[in-house]
Amino acid sequence: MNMKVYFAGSIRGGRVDAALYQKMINYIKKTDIVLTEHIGKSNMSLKAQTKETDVHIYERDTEWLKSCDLVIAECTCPSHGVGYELAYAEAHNIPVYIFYDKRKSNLSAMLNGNLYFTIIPYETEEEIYPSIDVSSLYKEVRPRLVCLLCCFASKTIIGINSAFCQKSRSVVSVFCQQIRSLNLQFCREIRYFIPCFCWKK
Ligand code: 6IA
Repeated sequence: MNMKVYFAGSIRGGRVDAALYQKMINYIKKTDIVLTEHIGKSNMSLKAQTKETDVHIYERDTEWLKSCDLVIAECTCPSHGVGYELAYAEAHNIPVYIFYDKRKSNLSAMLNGNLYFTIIPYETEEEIYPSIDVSSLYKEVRPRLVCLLCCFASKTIIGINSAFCQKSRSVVSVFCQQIRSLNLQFCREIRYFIPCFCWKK
């Protein structure tokens, strides 16, 4: 398929899972391009770097992030850098798939609770590979776009509705309130229903 994959994994957060990162990267590379191959290297130096080196890393990595088709992150080992990258990908509407070993760690609520992310908990390493197939991951992008569009539409409906209610408050305030609460209810349902539907597909 030759998708550009940004693989994210802990570096200064800890290298206990470096060997697993390398195996995941090798697997993805069979069919696609991994922009961040170095994440799996066992000989990566963790010594403190200069400010300039870190600025270079930040600028290069954020450029790669902006240019990738999707992000795959292994988040068993918590890392500030990976958390930042995931939020950055979300801000740029890049699909994000998060793997973590549920026997070893508890994923942060800021990731687990964010419906934008696709979370893939696993218990054994063998479970990872069937779900890491990039072409099948990418098939989920279309329903996710529909979901984002629906969220946007719900917000717009709420905005128009509030503006309308404000204008005509004195005349039909009770009616407006009813409409508003029905509308909010509908928007809430649709915001939660659609991502759940996409996940189950
Ligand atoms: O906070 P962390 O270091 O655990 O953040 C890891 C994430 O930030 C990874 O997914 C990388 O994409 C990115 N990152 C952090 N450090 C580097 C790096 N060299 N080179 C490339 N990407 C990085 C740092 C080497 C340093 C420890 C000497």
